[in-house]
Amino acid sequence: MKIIISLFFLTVVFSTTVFAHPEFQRYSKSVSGRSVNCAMCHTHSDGPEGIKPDQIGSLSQEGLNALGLARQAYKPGWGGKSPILNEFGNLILNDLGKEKILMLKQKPELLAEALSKTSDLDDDGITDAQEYKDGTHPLNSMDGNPWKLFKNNLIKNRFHILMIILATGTGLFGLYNTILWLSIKTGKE
Ligand SMILES: [Ca+2]
Repeated sequence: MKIIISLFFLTVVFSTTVFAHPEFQRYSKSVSGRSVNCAMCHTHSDGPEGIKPDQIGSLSQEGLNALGLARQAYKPGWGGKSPILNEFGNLILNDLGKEKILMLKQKPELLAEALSKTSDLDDDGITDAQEYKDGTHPLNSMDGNPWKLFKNNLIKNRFHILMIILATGTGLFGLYNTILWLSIKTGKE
């Protein structure tokens, strides 16, 4: 029975491209001018179809079952986890539902608007929606628009930076006074 179920899933997998949505990847790539691959939303950078690790052909029975459930998540709030999607892909599926995702395939430029305005999965200060438009990875805090990352890191570390400036200023002031005292003392002698 397990073999029949597996064959059924594999037949579905290789006879359709319903699991991949290259429209979003192409849009992100074109609007950002950056090299964007399927790893933005999927567990494998080549996309879900195939037999490599983390692709559909290599899923266990448990993974295939989870994939079957994910395919039926037409409405938002499914609450599950698709084995072929990364955290960002699963967030999109859970927030929007498959029905809306399929609609947005026709207008991938509207995906960013449909996503959460505050979600920032890698906590780099750039929202997931903005990273989709910037063509940077929403799960990699080292990957982001350099100016935005610099600005956000500056704001995030402002207390430490202020302390370093104060410590440096105090040290220089102390050094200046020491040199001044020594020069006065030397002059007197
Ligand atoms: Ca981010």
